[in-house]
Amino acid sequence: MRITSIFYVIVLLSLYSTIINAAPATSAVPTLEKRQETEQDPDFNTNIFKSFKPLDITASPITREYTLTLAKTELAPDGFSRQVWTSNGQYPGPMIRANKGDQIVIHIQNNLGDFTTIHWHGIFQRGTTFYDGVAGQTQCLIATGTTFTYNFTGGEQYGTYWWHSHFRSQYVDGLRGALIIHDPKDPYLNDYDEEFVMTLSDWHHEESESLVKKRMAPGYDGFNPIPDSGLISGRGRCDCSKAPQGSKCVPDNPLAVYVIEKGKRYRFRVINTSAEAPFTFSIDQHPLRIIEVEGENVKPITMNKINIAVGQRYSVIVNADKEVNNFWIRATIVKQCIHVTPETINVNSSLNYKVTGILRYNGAPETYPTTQEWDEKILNCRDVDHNLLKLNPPRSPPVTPTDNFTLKITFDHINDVVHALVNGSPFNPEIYDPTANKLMYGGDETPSMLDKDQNAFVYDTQNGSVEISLINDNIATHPFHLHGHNFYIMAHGPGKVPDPSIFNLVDPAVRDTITVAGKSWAVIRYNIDNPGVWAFHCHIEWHVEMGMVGQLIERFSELKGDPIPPQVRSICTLDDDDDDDDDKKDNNNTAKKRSLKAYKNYYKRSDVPNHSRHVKYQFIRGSAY
Ligand SMILES: *[C@@H]1O[C@H](CO)[C@@H](O)[C@H](O)[C@H]1NC(C)=O
Ligand SMILES: *[C@@H]1O[C@H](CO)[C@@H](O)[C@H](O)[C@H]1NC(C)=O
Ligand SMILES: *[C@@H]1O[C@H](CO)[C@@H](O)[C@H](O)[C@H]1NC(C)=O
Ligand SMILES: *[C@@H]1O[C@H](CO)[C@@H](O)[C@H](O)[C@H]1NC(C)=O
Ligand SMILES: *[C@@H]1O[C@H](CO)[C@@H](O)[C@H](O)[C@H]1NC(C)=O
Ligand SMILES: *[C@@H]1O[C@H](CO)[C@@H](O)[C@H](O)[C@H]1NC(C)=O
Ligand SMILES: *[C@@H]1O[C@H](CO)[C@@H](O)[C@H](O)[C@H]1NC(C)=O
Ligand SMILES: [Cu+2]
Repeated sequence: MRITSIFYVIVLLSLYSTIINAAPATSAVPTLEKRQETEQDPDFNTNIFKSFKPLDITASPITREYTLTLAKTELAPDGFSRQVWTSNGQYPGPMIRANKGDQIVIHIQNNLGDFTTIHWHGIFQRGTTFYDGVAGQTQCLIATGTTFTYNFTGGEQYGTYWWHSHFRSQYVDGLRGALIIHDPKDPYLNDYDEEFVMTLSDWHHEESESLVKKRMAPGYDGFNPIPDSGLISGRGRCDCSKAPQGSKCVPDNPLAVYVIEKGKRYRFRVINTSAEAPFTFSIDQHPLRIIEVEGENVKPITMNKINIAVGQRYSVIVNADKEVNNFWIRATIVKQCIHVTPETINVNSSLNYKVTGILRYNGAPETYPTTQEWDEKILNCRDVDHNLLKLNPPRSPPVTPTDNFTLKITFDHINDVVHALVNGSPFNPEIYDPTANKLMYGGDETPSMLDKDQNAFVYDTQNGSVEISLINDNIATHPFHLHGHNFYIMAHGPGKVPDPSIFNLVDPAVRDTITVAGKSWAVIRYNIDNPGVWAFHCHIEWHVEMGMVGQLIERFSELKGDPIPPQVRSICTLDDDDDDDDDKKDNNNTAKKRSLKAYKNYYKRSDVPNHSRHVKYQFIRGSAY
């Protein structure tokens, strides 16, 4: 299964025969440890409902190698059958796990019949910005029928992450899964016996591609598409009586069931992988002890209910100290946080906002719980109070930023299509010529040559720090996610003008995704310690498609000397001419070539005549990414 294509072998050979980076001086050369994707391998957990323990500790970091085979498969996560974009036949995709410091090698075998790229959400990609997986920013597209290898380390990072497609809206259709980095020195290791991963997501019966088209149709005046159901770890339930005629829908679909042993303590890593919906998460009668927020340990704080926005992750410890019974797990989609008008796509969705799963003590009957929800109200559409999330050990934010930017977020009509604007322009990804290729070794452009619609924010200060002010000048809530860093949340508040007098200069929360409420601002800071091209965007997929994306170009003078591995470059087509007849003559008939053809036909192409090195594509819609 693993080495099937000749292309892949060539890629590996060329990679091995090339000096990639000045690799960190490793005392012990990592051994290449292959993980078999079978149930027999205790470390490869393909069953999200199976508890696991931390990976064995190795004397020195090792290489963990995974293969994700992407293909469309008919599945019915909520009872309704549709083509789901699966990984190794599953949705959610398999869990990828490593220990702190390990090299993580992931072969993507793309059998989707479409292009793709995969992003490792929350991983800083120090020295490997070209493996960040962002179409149009850090790499070209992985053609169908080909394999592409990601190869990175989390370095000092540990905690709960996820991976997902970063090309168009593909992740909404299923290309998403968990990525866990265990810390052998986890200070909370003795506080839990076993672990679980749980993903929360909204789910649509219609393919996202078609939803995006409607969302960006000229004259469309509604809000984001309403989901058809909510899923806990890929399982939910829809109302089949409302399914369209002729569709395949089986009622009473099985819910997510987590089986626990009385007396044990479990670390649940909860990941919100929604396209839009925020959840309020709770387990009846079981308090949640938060110990980790997005790859940072925090001083434990116990809450009964927590809000989790798209892209956000929490590790909570749940103590199995109640009677042997069934308890509801609740991931309620908060109605108030989703804007709806009569025109909104799928306005008549039969969505059950009360998404549920079951926490079942081993030995309890296989029945539905009859437990009651925690009787308490929490503020909707807000993150867990940042003032309650204290780093452990504490760290102070940068005091005097050397660089600062303001990103103002608005919506506006362009040719009668609603776009999302960052300082006046919707992001327009240059899929064939990603920013990293332009700026890194071999590229011939400087950041100042990037077009306005690249939404580039450039800083080159060694040992400096950045302050970013996000001004959300519209009524919607936006969970903003930063690649390449996590950040200190200095403060947030209503209005358009940040108030430095309330900045937390002592012990602010640190995370990589922040919810910015409607008509309000937030200010974040981070250290300039990771040269690269880093996306900064709203994680509501519909808003991404509409252009709510920026790129942070960090320490570009150092990027210039950094080579991009040949494998990463090799997937960028050098086809600069516009002559399709020529292309026909030259048809090598490889899968790659074929799918490039499909790609060309798919998008409306218009060249920019005076751009020396590459072809620019005008997308039908705000598209791609
Ligand atoms: C991954 O990267 C490491 C460090 O650059 C390198 O030593 C190794 O050969 C690479 N492995 C693969 C499979 O590309
Ligand atoms: C997931 O994120 C969405 C979007 O921000 C949010 O509406 C939802 O409440 C989040 N889910 C949970 C469980 O917090
Ligand atoms: C939604 O339902 C309402 C009330 O039943 C109906 O008037 C409306 O036409 C429906 N909208 C769509 C888009 O089907
Ligand atoms: C932001 O940077 C500009 C220079 O680019 C500087 O004049 C200004 O004082 C800075 N503002 C803050 C709040 O640091
Ligand atoms: C940045 O910090 C490093 C390590 O402390 C130091 O070697 C280097 O000279 C500093 N560079 C600048 C421009 O201050
Ligand atoms: C196929 O592609 C290879 C490498 O790009 C090239 O050398 C060869 O001439 C091509 N063959 C045909 C028949 O076009
Ligand atoms: C490229 O074209 C634009 C508009 O067509 C023009 O303004 C610009 O001067 C041209 N640049 C070069 C280098 O020819
Ligand atoms: Cu948004």
